[in-house]
Amino acid sequence: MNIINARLRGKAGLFRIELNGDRIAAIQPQADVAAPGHADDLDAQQNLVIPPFIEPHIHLDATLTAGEPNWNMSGTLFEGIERWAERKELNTHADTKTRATKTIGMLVDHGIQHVRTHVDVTDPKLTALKAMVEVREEVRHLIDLQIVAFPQEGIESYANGRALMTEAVAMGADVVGGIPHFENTRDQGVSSVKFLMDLAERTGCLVDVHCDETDDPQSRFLEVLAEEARVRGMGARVTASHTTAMGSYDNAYCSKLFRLLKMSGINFVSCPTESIHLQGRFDTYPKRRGLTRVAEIDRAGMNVCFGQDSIVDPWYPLGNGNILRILEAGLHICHMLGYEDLQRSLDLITDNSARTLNLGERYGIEVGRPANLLVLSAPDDYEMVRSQGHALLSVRNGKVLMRRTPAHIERLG
Ligand code: 17E
Ligand code: FE2
Repeated sequence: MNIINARLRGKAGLFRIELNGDRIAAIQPQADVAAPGHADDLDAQQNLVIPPFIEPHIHLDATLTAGEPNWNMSGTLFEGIERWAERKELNTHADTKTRATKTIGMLVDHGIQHVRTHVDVTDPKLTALKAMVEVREEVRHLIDLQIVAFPQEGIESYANGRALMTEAVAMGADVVGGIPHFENTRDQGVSSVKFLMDLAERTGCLVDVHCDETDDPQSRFLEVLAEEARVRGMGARVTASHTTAMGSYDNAYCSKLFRLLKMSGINFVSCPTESIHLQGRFDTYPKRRGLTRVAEIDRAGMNVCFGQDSIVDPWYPLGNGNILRILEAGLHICHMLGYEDLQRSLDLITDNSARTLNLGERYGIEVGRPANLLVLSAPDDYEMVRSQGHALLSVRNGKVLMRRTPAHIERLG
């Protein structure tokens, strides 16, 4: 199968992408193609062809549970954790698999083929983790799924927290998580980061920590995580998610912090719709935006990407799987609608996320890489965001996985 008349990001002209089985076999300028077209050629109609969208941060075990049994009335992260603790009591193996699989369908429908999900392991039975390990296999034809062992109620502050984390990794979690800002004391926050970095180093897992997800400017676990990553030389394998307290740090501290962050080489995930909803909740006016410094991290040459975090759960009542909606919101909230940012905005939901997930050569429109790609509805990043475009076609392992027919509008006047 070939994709014809494709535009590629960062390259002038049109291209023909030849797929052979599950690999990209050749990429040629369309003008150089002498052979006649095939009946099964897919015509990109001069629109962008890109590698699949990525969801680098979601909680598939909690998805589709908002209001069960109670709604989060305050809109705070902390009430979300309380409401989830109630829902967690009702979790079953089957219900977790059903909800996660349904949500994965929503992601697939929006062109996502790589997902990192945090799974709550503060549960003596590890019900959700057992379910998600099965889901990871069952959806392999749709997405590549990374599972984070995520200690929602703490490692040091939860009974047997350390043992549960260790068991979760033994059961097949790919990534070690953490939540230092939620531990009972600052010291426990620090020791939890050391513990989880030891566990990851020992087992070869990646690391993705919910870090400083609060407006409290005293929450400074990011410096601990970055220093642990730097000393161990693990930066490229480590991600700091949320880091919303950075939106409340003063510039003097932040300028010192950025030096360490750069030396550490860690990755960042921001979930802009989630954070604009959950943070700023203890302010009246002026009211903080409650996001990390996305534009500044990017301009400092560090790696940052956007995620959805929630779809209809105790923390966030909306969501439909569309990562382009998150990109649009994030660009607004982070003051990233400048010309330069718009030219390369898709980086925030593609290449930057691939780096965060350590996808390496499993990702990208290049000869020899997997035949996984999207045909978009627009010719460039700017127009994709402006027109609120969509992925029209998702190809995985050389086969069409999803096809979207754009809405047809008739103007009658
Ligand atoms: N748990 C958490 O600690 N933070 C979040 N944003 C979500 C779950 C969704
Ligand atoms: Fe999260």
